[in-house]
Amino acid sequence: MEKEIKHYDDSDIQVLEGLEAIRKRPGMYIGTTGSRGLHHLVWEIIDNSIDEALAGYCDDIEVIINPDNSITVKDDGRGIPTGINEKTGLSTVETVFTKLHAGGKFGGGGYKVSGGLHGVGASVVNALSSWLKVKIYQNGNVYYIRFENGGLPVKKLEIIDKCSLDRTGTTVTFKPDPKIFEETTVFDYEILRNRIRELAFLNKGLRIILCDDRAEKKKEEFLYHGGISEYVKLINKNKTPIHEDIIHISGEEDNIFLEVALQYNSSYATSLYSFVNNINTYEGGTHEEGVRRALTRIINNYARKNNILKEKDESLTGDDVKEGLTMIISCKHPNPQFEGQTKTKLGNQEVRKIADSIFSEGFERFLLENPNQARIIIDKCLTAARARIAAKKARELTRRKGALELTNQWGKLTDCSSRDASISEIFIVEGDSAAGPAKQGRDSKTQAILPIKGKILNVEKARLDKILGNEEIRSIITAIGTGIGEEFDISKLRYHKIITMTDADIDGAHIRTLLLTLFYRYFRPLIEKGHIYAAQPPLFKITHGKTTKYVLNEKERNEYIASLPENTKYEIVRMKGLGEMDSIELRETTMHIDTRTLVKINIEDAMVADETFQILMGEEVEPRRKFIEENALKVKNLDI
Ligand code: 1YM
Repeated sequence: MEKEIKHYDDSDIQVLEGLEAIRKRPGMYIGTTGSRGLHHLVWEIIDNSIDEALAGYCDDIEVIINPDNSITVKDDGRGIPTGINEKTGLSTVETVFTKLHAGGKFGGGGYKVSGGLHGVGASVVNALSSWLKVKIYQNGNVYYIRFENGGLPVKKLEIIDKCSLDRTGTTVTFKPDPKIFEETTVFDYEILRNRIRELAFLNKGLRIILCDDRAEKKKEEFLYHGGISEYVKLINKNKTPIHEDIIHISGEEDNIFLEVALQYNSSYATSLYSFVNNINTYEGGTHEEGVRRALTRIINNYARKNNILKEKDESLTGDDVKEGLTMIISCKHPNPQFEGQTKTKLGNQEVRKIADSIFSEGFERFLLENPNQARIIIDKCLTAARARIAAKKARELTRRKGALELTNQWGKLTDCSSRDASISEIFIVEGDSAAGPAKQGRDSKTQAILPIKGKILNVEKARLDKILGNEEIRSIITAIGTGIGEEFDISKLRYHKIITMTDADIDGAHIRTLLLTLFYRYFRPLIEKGHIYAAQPPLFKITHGKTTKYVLNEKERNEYIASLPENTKYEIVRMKGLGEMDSIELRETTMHIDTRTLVKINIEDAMVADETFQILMGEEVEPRRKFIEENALKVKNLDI
């Protein structure tokens, strides 16, 4: 039974101070207090369940979005320890939810591999919630504790019920505090779904159920016995694999685990994602470098040994072997060091060699045991090498032509007068009808306008030489200034904001997706560094009397109408295109720095976008048609 503990002793005061620190500076713990930070709370709680799964005690996790936008996470692990913690004099449960740095210290043994806030996650979530309750099933008892007002325990941990002896687990329900999350406290099903699905892929055999109990009820189960191989299968679903097997390689050395799944498809794009302890390493790092180095070396060795690559032929490059490659790399490391601008690059030097040796051994064996598939892969790489050499020639041509064509080129581009890239913006505008008002409505000092004709070439379906041959794309490349591929040089970027401005309809969304595909495939650092934006033209025009009001979406429309005096007569028009606005309207609603809304395109959404791109842009028509039908209303926010 619980030891009676007097209230408000030193440790209680410490608790208050700890939680208060989190509430004062939430950004330090969860990054932002916007939608991202809100969802981060869920990741922190799920992380504890995932750790329990990685420790081998939990197979089932359930995440429920409750009707009041509180979240419940349940697992069937051992349950958080319910005894008294010696150091704090509090129950371990209370300690975990109220103390910073309670993680490893109290857990004893084992290491956290799931990332996150290294064990302080639970207390951070508690501090940022209006209320949070924990139920633990252990020793045939149901233990319960509830916290309110940013993490203060209402009562000590108590037994509220009995349960069967073999039932164990932890259930946490929390309601994010609207005083902290001022922007929104509404959870987005798709955001939760994507990460939960990813976690299920990365942890094979773990079942995660996601349930939306709000108005539009939904329930999905994610369980992948094939782990990351099934992830590769999903990514290649709308592509055409060129060989039969999804190649799966795994191994362990010095307590570092590496798992790789890959398959080549007939496209030219690479989909390579790497993870360390379930965290997406967007910026790559030593695990990725080791695998890539081994991939190139083993393919070259095999091709030479089998005389497919002759003595005089130059070796295949890293770029040649990644064309049409879908690959997932998952590394589990007891002590990862994250580097890079967004701390998503693995820095541990020892991992490079380990990843290289595990991958090369497994991959070489696959090639030897599967000569037919090996041949298909090598041929694909050889074709890529030939195309690379052709593209180099084409690029040289573009460069030379570029110089000659400058006058034509810049004839189309209406440039801004400033040469300071940090304040310069370029609007890539669909169609000539919108380009006119955009040119008149712009701030000519800082805003450049580049009109493009309707739909640009789909880069998903074309190879680099063809892409470079396309006039619209060349004008975009030239205007941006950085060059692409091997020659990409961000210091030559001419505008720090590159803004797509397309109609608020399906066609507009399609064109924006084409543009984003181009950026994603060939200018990825521009997305990573936050230079790509989408303008948000208004969707509705409301007129009443002599007043005209433009609004961005249904919500704003409804709010505006509700704010009008009773019996006001008004008219609502759904805006079809940018061309419907005159230059003043376009400036006010979409372009002017003080009154517009821009959405920054985020690389973390790129994986979702990658899938979307493939559906929208890939070879097959049927999934595309279905997708557009299903998402006709949502399409506006699909790729952002
Ligand atoms: C819905 C959230 O928190 N599950 C969970 C948490 C813990 C354990 C099991 C656990 C861990 C250990 C030993 C250990 C945690 N325990 C602690 C601490 N689900 C959820 N399931 N026994 C149980 O790490 O050794 C922190 S989290 F510190 F108390 F051990």
